[in-house]
Amino acid sequence: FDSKDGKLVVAHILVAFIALLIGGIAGLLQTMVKSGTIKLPYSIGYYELLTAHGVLMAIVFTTYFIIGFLYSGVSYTLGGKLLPVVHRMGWTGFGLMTAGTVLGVAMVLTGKASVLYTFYAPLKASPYFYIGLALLVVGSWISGWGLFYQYKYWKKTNPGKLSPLFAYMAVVTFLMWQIATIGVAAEVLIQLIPWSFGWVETINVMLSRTLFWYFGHPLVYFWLMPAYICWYVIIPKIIGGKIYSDALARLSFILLLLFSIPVGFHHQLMEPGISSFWKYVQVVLTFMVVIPSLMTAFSLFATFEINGRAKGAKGLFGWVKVLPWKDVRFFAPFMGMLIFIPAGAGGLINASNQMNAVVHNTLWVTGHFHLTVATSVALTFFGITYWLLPVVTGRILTLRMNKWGIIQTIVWCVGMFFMSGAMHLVGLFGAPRRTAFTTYENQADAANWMPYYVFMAIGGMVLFIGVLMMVVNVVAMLRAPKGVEAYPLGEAMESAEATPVYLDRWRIWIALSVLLILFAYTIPLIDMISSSVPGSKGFITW
Ligand code: HAS
Repeated sequence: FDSKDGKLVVAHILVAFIALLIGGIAGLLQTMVKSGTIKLPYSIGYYELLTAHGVLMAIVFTTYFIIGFLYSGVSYTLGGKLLPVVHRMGWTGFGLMTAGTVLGVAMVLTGKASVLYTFYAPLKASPYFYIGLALLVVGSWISGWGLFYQYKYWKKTNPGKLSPLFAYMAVVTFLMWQIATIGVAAEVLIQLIPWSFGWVETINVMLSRTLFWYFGHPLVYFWLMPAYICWYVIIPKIIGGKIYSDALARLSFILLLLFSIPVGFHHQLMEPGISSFWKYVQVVLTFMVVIPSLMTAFSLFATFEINGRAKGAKGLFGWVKVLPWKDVRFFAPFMGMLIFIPAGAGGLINASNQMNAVVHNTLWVTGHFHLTVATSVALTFFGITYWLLPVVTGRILTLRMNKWGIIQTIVWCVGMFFMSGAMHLVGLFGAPRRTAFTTYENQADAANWMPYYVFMAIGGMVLFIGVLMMVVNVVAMLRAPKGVEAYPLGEAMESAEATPVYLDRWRIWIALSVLLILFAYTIPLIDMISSSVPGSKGFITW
């Protein structure tokens, strides 16, 4: 692996794990502050800690990890080295993102931005928090443009050739990110920054939430798609098998590009100001975005089964036995896949209008996203780290680290079982999410919720041990003995049909994606902008 590119990748992965560590500490402290077990100095309270936890884990950890991982695959598969200009763009993006992160996190930790990771208006943060966010997004754009550039250059110098699957998927992921982040950029630049500086007095709350969710739902697929890259491209190689179908993998990514954006209303089903017709349209589109995930499940089962049979496995589930259970590079992402089955089912419940009325704004939703992003995605990212760091630093993964990684994965699953399980259950009894206990401690229901809170706290502590174990392993990997590990890149089965060229016709897919977005959003947005509801002055949170 090219050593200069390796340094760029390591820089991203390191920031990601520093964010995981600080975010983990904030996560542990917020449960203790919420339950009244401890009191912190400088009036650091529940909302400050919860915001730090959410921003660092859900936004900083993921974005840095994803860019580091995708840059590694693009460098490896598109020429073995990043072009000098792309390398510079990667570092420029990294610099801007880091400046934004430091500014944003400083605002959160000093209590000037206790607006949670969704930073909904009318809660108002310091303008510097929003400027930090804007820098993070612009930095990620520059990194994404670098990736597009390398891909375009490769296509030009390899006319008529099918692009490598990893690179193709990385391009779709960043295309989706590019289109989706326009929403949050508009919200931050046009609405939040002028309002928080006091240049305008009021803000259109409905519009700001809609722009947020136009971005917020594809954000969750921005987390998921790199995990899918691992499941489709890397896992077949690690288990000693082949990719079931290159064409199916590409098609599922194109469907994710088309359907993951025009669905933000499924986060706003309980909100007034959006007509039920447009909510209905976006719920239908939400069920469309489930299809590529079902295709992914199908493809994974096919890969596992065909691989098993080739190794002599018999019976319906004989293939399970021949999987490399003692290899953490497989085990951690596999646990992520397994948990994605109930996690995805929870998503389908959320998306159903009537059931959303039961679960919305309860701890059920918190349980849902701790299974999806904090387990399926996080465990896959951990699994990737176990080969990525050795590959890009020219070191090896020792047996001891591998064993420690397996234990870490089990610790994570046990912690999540208690925490997320209790969240799902108590959510069904109406326990609210993201609300300080003092707000409702005198309600009759609160006492019934207590036993579940205890399980949540136990699970949270186990998970914190999991964070520490992972960080220890990352440090150990950076100091591991020198050696050469191969980049585990799978190949498609020989029997698979040739990939149709139309999957590479970017203009068609981008145009279709834009058309779907215009269809799903134009009329509701016109309604929101032209409605006579007065804007809100907002609530300053510090
Ligand atoms: Fe979600 C809320 C609907 C997927 C994350 N979601 C959230 C929030 C987050 C989040 C962070 O419709 C909270 C936002 C906030 O703060 O308010 N979600 C869905 C649906 C899906 C879904 C329909 N969510 C995700 C993923 C996330 C994520 C992925 C992160 C990565 N979600 C919602 C809705 C809400 C919501 C509503 C709003 C709730 C509210 O009221 O506020 C679908 O994409 C899920 C499809 C998945 C599947 C599973 C496929 C299974 C696979 C694994 C195969 C396993 C194998 C191994 C092969 C259909 C691919 C098996 C081996 C054996 C041996 C058996």
